[in-house]
Amino acid sequence: MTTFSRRSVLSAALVTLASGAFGGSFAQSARSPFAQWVEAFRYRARARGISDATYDQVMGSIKPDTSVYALDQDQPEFHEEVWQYLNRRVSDWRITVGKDRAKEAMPLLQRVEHTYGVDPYVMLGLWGMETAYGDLVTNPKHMRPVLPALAALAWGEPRRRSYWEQELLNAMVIVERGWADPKDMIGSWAGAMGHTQWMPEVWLNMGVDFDGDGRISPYGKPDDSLAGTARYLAERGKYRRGEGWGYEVLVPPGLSAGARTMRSIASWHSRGVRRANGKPFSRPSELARLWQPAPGGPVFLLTHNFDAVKSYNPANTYALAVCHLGDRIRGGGPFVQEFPGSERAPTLAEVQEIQRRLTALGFNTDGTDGRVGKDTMRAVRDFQIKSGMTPDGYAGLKVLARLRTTS
Ligand SMILES: [Ca+2]
Repeated sequence: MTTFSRRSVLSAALVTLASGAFGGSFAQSARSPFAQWVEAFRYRARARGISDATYDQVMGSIKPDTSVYALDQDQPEFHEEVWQYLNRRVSDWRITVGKDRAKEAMPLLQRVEHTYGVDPYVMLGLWGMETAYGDLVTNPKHMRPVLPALAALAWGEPRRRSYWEQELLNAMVIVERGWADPKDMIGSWAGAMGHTQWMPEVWLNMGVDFDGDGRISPYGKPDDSLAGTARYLAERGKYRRGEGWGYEVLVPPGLSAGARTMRSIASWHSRGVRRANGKPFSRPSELARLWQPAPGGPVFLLTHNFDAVKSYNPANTYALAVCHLGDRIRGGGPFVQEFPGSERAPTLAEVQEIQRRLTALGFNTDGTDGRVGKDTMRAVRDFQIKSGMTPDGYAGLKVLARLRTTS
């Protein structure tokens, strides 16, 4: 796990599945029936210190969840522009609900910050991105029993087999320690669990019993999850207490810099870089790099803590969404510069109107709660195809305008 960040492994596994490499492994698994593999794997579990009683409890009557092989939920079913990705993640719903959660959870988040140094609003952004503030933790539409999924992956997914085996063993150690019952371990198809989507390895090694109930759990109260994830950012991402993640900036014409060019904020300032909101930079000696997510769009100076957030999921856009969502919950505004061709994010009421109108036209959005998931995106895409628009599945203002003139 030291060489992989938490999600890079998952995306690599997805690529394996998506590229059809699984065809070969199925034949390979077929030569070793699941029951036989379960018996052989017992020795690996023993070597890891897992008792036969725990092994039997977990693996005794387990049925491998082979549907994970075909699962495509994280594959790019829809190509999203950066502005669409950000509008969908840093949505009106997530900002509004995030402000409510901020009120409830602030005493907890301040204790987490006191212990691990991570800004409460960064934690809110991350919590909102991972599970909509805990809303999806046990939602059967998004989450499934983790052990049958990991067993299937350890048994039958060849390219990352040792990774999945390790995570299955880690999950058994969690059971052995009495932190969770196998049936309560619900998560993503790849085994990420709880409020901030811990893989078993993260639960085991970064988890914290922050509510002091005697066991570490990413379920129920968010205390353990938020503290453990803050610990992850601090220990693995080297998050620095009291520092920000970066700034949206305006860059003078002609200034260009490679993505890896690190300079002090003072040095960028002397080259004419200014904060987009006109305020002065804090901490002039801090090192930063320049990043423009899309040509012609906003430019950012990213400091160390941006990469600390990115250690949790190695995508610049993910880290930007986490940090920006946190800033929006804190009361900040949208970015000053616009992405070329972008629309402003729809309001909660506008998303609900899109969903209501689609539903009335027979495109199933599975509810009109103002939150955009795969069902709404598919409904939008189907509507776009039917009305001759570019079928990007993006529930935005253009689609709403078209819907309003369609009956
Ligand atoms: Ca606990």
